[in-house]
Amino acid sequence: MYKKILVGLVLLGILTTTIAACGIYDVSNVPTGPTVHMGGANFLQTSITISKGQSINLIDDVAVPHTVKNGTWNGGTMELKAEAGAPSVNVNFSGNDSSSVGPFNTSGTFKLLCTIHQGMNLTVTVS
Ligand SMILES: [Cu+2]
Repeated sequence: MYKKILVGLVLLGILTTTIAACGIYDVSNVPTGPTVHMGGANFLQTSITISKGQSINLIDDVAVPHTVKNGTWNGGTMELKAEAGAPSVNVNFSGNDSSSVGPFNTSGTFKLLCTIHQGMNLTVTVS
């Protein structure tokens, strides 16, 4: 009789431990991190602040291609250049897709643009 209760308690302990371990595992698997969405001809936000070592997940929400590179649109003039410490960025989106840029391992301000759409700029601040 007592043996059965003891076995039951041990099994309950194992079950609790297993469920707790799975809970921790699931949390660590949830994708986290900075995200910037893109519309038809723009970044939906023009700037983002991230921590050193992070990458940015760029998400193309529409069926429009984008080509994202280091640089900035200065009015109608496309200026392609990578700041010191900037990760090299050259990513093609075909529409309704996403891609990660980075990691940004140096503190500072970094400019990204889309070569297809005039004025489509994103400023990345790494703190
Ligand atoms: Cu674009």
